[in-house]
Amino acid sequence: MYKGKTISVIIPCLNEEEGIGGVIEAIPDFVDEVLVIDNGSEDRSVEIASSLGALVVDEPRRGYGRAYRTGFTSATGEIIATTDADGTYPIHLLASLLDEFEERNLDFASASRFPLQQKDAMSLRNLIGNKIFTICARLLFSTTFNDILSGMWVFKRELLSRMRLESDGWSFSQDIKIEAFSMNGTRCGEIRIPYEVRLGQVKLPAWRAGVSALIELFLKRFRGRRKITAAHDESPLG
Ligand SMILES: Nc1nc2c(ncn2[C@@H]2O[C@H](COP(=O)(O)OP(=O)(O)OP(=O)(O)O)[C@@H](O)[C@H]2O)c(=O)[nH]1
Ligand SMILES: [Mg+2]
Repeated sequence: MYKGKTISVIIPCLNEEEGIGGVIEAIPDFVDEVLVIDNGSEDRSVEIASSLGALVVDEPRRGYGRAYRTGFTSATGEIIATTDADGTYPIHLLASLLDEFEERNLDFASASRFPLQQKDAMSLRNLIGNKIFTICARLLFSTTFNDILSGMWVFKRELLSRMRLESDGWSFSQDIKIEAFSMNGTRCGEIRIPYEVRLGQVKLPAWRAGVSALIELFLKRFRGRRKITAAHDESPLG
């Protein structure tokens, strides 16, 4: 519990034995539950996560978005925080993120990696891809996020009942931000974070995932989701 609110941390995980242990160990003690959503990892990820006290949820249906959707139905905290299992996001700074989240009276915060503090933490290809997605989201949905593909979010669990989260794949990351931003009366913001070099090998099929997520972004727009009204602001952390 942090400042009277229960906190769940959700981690999607697929073959991250090099990173998952350190990520769980870095989670502050005030966190009430740690859920690792696994899609049939073939390495020691599950064993490591369980041994460190995380609740491992086995989701046989594959996909980054699928893992989150399952995780969200299992989470009980009033506030949900997310992070990757590869050691890239600063989950050890969760208290600062929650402080800023509360001070700015936000309902949904996305952690922005830009400008990158550690230049080699993101490949040039991913950096360019991210900029393309961020610009397209601005043009299509009028969002003001600087990092539309960030995988670290802090938000009130009560928002989930009003979000239309249908993606099972990589477009989930952009979808959740667009949904939060498009909800009437929801305060969205970005909190600047440092981003580290990933532990373990890159597994993301970047071109395939990128093209299909970009198509999804356009389809989402033309299926009719529009910006309603939401406040958005940004301030740096760390
Ligand atoms: N459960 C589950 N987790 C996944 C799946 N795909 C990716 N993940 C996890 O989602 C998180 C983000 O995936 P990454 O492969 O790191 O994606 P990325 O950060 O864009 O790419 P990198 O630059 O390689 O780090 C990691 O914790 C992965 O283990 C999946 O299909 N199922
Ligand atoms: Mg990663």
